[in-house]
Amino acid sequence: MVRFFTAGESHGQGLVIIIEGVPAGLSISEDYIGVHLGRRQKGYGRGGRMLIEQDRAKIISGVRHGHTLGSPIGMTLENKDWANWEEAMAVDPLDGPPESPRTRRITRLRPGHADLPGAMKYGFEDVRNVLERASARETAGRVAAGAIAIKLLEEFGIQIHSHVLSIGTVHASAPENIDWAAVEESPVRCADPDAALKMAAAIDAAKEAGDTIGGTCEIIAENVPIGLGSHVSWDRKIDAQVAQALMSINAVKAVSIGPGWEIADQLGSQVQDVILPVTDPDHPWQRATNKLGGTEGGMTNGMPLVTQFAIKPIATMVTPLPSVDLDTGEEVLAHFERSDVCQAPPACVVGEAMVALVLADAFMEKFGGDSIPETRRNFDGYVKTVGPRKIYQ
Ligand code: EPS
Repeated sequence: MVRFFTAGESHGQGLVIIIEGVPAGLSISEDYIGVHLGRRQKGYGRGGRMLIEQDRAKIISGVRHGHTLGSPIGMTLENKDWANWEEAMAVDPLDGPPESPRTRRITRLRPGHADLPGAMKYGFEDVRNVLERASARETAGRVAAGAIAIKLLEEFGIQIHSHVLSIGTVHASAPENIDWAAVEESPVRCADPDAALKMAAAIDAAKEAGDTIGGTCEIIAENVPIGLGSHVSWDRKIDAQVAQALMSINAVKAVSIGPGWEIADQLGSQVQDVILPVTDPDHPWQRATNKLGGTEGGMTNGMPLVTQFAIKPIATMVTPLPSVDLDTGEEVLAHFERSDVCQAPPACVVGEAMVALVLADAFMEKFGGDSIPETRRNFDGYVKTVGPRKIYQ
């Protein structure tokens, strides 16, 4: 089982990440994880915070001489901004009256953020106690863990990519074969250069208006073996696990496997992916299409796993909405603090991490093994059995 935890507040000292269940012998480095962290920090529409942070995860356990040990991998990720928040986010009680304005209680609730339900649930009088952990800063920890999952999957030929499909009402027309190197260079992670320009303009317009803007993202995992997940129980279905993982990303409001919503408009004859006769024994079970996004019955079917999600416009706005004060219940303007205008491009990278963590878990459940060579033997043995039954046993 591959599982992970993160801890850390947005303006605390940093994030702590533990990932467990990675077999021994996987080559991994801080530089490799740093590449993925750097990808998450990019994206047109980010606020000033990303100019402060230079995310770098420090591995403190579970890796020796460049290879995993099979033990839990512990990492820390420093918040450079902590230097500006030492009093406001101090672990110890304050000695005297606060000096930093950042220490002031926040009571003006932001609709759409975790502020109100969090304050009620935990009995807080200061909304900062909620917003610090509800912040998307936490997703840096997920990307650090996800980078290790991506490395494990890469070891077995699985590749994960992501791109932005839309920002606001600007929709990309993605080409059949996406140039992933170009997506990495695109400021909005978009495969359609014309749409990318319009997306950047839409972000500028939202920023100008003191508003925020959402979007949709697509994650594609290629070379996924047939049979990850299971049809036998609800919580083992891979599509359900992917949906939970993506829905857990801050501000995500919808998830689909393939273009899920469109399928409901069509007839059965139009949406199934026809199975083609086996002509190449090394690549059996090809499909004419991949409309179902690579899962059937809660299992991967050997086609690319394609999943999309929608991220809502961020709740923190320069031009705040009318809201209510936590203390008095009277009408006030919602709290504003420095924030991003659009989170769709970095959310793609977080989505890759979450899909990778789910796939890595399902991969290890299926193939097991305490070391990479053992996992590889199991994997290779299974692959040999995947084909027409009268040819492969
Ligand atoms: C966030 C607000 C901003 C973002 C932050 C998420 O942080 P700050 O309040 O420090 O400006 O930059 O995202 C990150 C720090 C990050 O690493 O992605 C929020 O309120 O969710």
